[in-house]
Amino acid sequence: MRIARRTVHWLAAAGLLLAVAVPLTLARAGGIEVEGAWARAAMKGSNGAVFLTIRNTGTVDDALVAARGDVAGTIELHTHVMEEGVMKMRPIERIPVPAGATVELKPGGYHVMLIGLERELREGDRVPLELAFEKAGTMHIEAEVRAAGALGHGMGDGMHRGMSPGHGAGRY
Ligand SMILES: [Cu+2]
Repeated sequence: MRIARRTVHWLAAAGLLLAVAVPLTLARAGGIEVEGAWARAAMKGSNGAVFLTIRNTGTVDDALVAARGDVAGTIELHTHVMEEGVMKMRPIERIPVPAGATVELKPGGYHVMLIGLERELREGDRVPLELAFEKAGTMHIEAEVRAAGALGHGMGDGMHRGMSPGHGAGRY
């Protein structure tokens, strides 16, 4: 595990001060960093979605291959595809995170789909999730719940272009 050892060295060199300064929302395993995880507020029994940013600071290509948690009956990795002019969600096996790349899970794109919420997600709540990466292994994160209409920092980047209002399929 060359990456893990390098990370340990780096942490030792950086000292404890830095560990304290790392925001709560940042999680790290191997060369993979996850930050800014958030979930949209939703009712118990309905579906939800989690968005986050994955950064691969290592030299090995990796991929997010699963998300687990007890917040929902089923948790899947989803993407959006355009079909006959309508955005639709599709489950996918993996979300590639190439070496050096930053991959954003955001509304209108990749997301972690929470199907059948076991509890209501209220603004300010924290949703614990376990993310499984092909190479970096598993990582525990907490997604912060935001208001139902939140679009995150992807807002205004044209992600809604081509989405068909009224169909509602592209909601997540
Ligand atoms: Cu979805």
